[in-house]
Amino acid sequence: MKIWFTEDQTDGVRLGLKVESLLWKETTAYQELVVANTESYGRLLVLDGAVQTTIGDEFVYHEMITHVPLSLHPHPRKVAVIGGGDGGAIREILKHPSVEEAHLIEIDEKVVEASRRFFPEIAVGLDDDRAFLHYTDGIQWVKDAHDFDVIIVDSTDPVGPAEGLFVPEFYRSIYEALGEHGILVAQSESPFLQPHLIQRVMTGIAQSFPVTRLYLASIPTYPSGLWSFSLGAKGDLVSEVRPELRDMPTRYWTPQIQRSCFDLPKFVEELVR
Ligand code: AG3
Repeated sequence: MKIWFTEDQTDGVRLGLKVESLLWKETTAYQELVVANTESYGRLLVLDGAVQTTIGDEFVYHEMITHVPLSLHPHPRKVAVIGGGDGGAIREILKHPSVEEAHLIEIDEKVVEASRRFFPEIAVGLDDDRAFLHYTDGIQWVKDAHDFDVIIVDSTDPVGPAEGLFVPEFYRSIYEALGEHGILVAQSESPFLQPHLIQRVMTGIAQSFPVTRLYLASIPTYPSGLWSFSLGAKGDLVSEVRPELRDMPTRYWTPQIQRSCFDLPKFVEELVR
């Protein structure tokens, strides 16, 4: 018998992954959480029907949402991830020798629990001495935060619990929570399927941040496979990857990708112009 997981990515697009076994399913206080083992991408984490991460391609997303902004900052010491309860972004942030504190602000403790149990290779950084976990609403948390060097919004899609993470007021609070060379990065969905969302996020960030950039990465299990990240910075960005970062153990990010990910295809360039 064949069992398939299907995500309705939009009304007209679906992704199907053949499932070998269902490992976990629960309804948390915030969302429906499913863990399954798939034939082609290994273990899969799903929240409210949307793929969050798979063992097969998680490295792309987690490396690109972290190493790109951390390389653009002259000396990132204090970093925060809003959302990202699987811990993948924290794992990558801790590869940076300058980082002293990596804070995770996750509203749903059950995501962290499931990740520790079913995705130990992704959650591995959460027990590090430099990792600090806060189970609370990121929108409230950021209002009392100060002096962060990089803040990463590793959210679910802009529906349900994550809706408030895609609005200009939230980017303004992040601006206030950042120090002098502060950088914000937010995952901002697909240029093929959510072009207007990307425009909304970039315009929202530009209301607070003088410098904005969009960059792309290829993530096969996310809608359309081409994913965007929106960046806001308070000032000049570091142009050369610092020598101590050049040999970080990564599988997607390289110093060359650091540069080339900002080269946008024409239709995406036009979208954010
Ligand atoms: N957060 C972004 C997931 C968005 C995917 N959307 C979808 N499948 N419709 C991922 C969390 C990984 N740390």
